[in-house]
Amino acid sequence: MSIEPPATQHRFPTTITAICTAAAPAGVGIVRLSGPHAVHVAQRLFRPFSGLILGEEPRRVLVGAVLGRHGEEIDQGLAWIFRCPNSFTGEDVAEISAHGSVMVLEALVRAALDYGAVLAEPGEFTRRAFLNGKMDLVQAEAVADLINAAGQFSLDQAYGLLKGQLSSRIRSIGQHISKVLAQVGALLDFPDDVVLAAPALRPTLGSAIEQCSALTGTFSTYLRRKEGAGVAIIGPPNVGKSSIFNLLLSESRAIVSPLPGTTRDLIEARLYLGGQICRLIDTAGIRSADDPVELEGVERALSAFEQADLVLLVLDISHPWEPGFEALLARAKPDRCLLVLNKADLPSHLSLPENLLFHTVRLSALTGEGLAQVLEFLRCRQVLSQERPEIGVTRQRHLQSLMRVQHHLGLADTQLQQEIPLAECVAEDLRLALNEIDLLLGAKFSEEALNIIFSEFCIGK
Ligand SMILES: Nc1nc2c(ncn2[C@@H]2O[C@H](COP(=O)(O)OP(=O)(O)O)[C@@H](O)[C@H]2O)c(=O)[nH]1
Ligand SMILES: [Mg+2]
Repeated sequence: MSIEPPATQHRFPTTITAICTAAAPAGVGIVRLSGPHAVHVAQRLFRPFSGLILGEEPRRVLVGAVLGRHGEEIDQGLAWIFRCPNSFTGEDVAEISAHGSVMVLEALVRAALDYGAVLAEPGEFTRRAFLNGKMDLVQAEAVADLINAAGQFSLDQAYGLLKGQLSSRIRSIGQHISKVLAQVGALLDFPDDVVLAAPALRPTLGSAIEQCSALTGTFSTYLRRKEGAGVAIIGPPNVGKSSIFNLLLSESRAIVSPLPGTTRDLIEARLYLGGQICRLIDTAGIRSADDPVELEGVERALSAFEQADLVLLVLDISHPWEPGFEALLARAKPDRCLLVLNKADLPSHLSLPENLLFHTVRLSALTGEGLAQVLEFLRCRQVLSQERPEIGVTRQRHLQSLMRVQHHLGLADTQLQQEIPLAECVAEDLRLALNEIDLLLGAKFSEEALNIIFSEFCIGK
């Protein structure tokens, strides 16, 4: 067996290893090695059936025996290697794919440790990829976001970030700032010229500020969409709101009772609709109440009504129309509201006013009749509201950083508007803004900052 000479351009002396698939029985499982001795260690963990030597030909998949710590065969599988710098981490990488048996995979890792590898820290493969210049910090974070994505929208955002779409927008802001800084720098020794140049500098600076605020503005939308659209179930007491809540969730989450005024707090649950999530919110029945606790419940219901992305406005079809309903319907926005006429299993006594602009569905929370139409409405509206997701800010770190950039740019712009702008002050603020962008993308970083970022990764990524 050939012993690989360690590659010279490696930045890290250690070779790390970890199981990089989930630690649970599965069809296949993969152990990854990265570092100067990755290939050498992998050669001792895997014997190709063909007699070829693992690593002689990079990226070639070999079939063979998976070996334990004493060289004994413990499974059969596949192995391949990537040579530095053309790998995920930028180092020599070896991957051994065995059956997804926790026993086999753990035995492989134990053997790798015997041969001198060390156990990878959470996120250490990605951290090395970042430190070896394979991706910037925003892209490295996107790896964790993609793995943890719990809905189509989060997934689209994470993948956009991973492809560098946010990074390039941040870089474009940086380029605008650098351009202004270069011009201001040239004027540092000529204060009179700054007065003349200021009007010409402001549009480029303004464009950077605009790009920044366009990005920070995407964060609240992201938060809302990540959690899913808020769908509030609103209506008078006893019309079956909690029953509909339970029906949609297929579980008995909220208390259902013939006594009006049972639900008081907002009850929230995640509802999965195909690839999308929404936050379903059950609310207290809206009526004028004397009991202070119920009154508070009504206040909360009204505020949920106000904030919801979509509303299921429920009335009881077996009860006649009441004058108070008009005020309730007047609060709803017809394009974001479905009027649900519940208890359709009972005789109808409800006659709706003419010219109602709402989509209407007859539902029985008791029998499930009409449920498909309610789900269809939620799905369609969700899809509409999630069309063409714009790549934007999805992390607090990015938001805070861009807000600081915006702050410094704002100060520079204010200075440029002075009668006699001080070029030093403008230059200093622009430098601070650029520094912030470097920290954001990871062109500059501290170990502590990296520790925080990578601690949220799983082991093996
Ligand atoms: N017949 C019939 N009764 C229902 C239906 N939905 C709810 N109810 C009953 O109406 C009462 C009030 O239901 P609940 O879900 O607590 O209403 P909420 O106050 O609007 O949350 C309970 O006795 C339910 O069993 C339905 O579709 N058909
Ligand atoms: Mg209720």
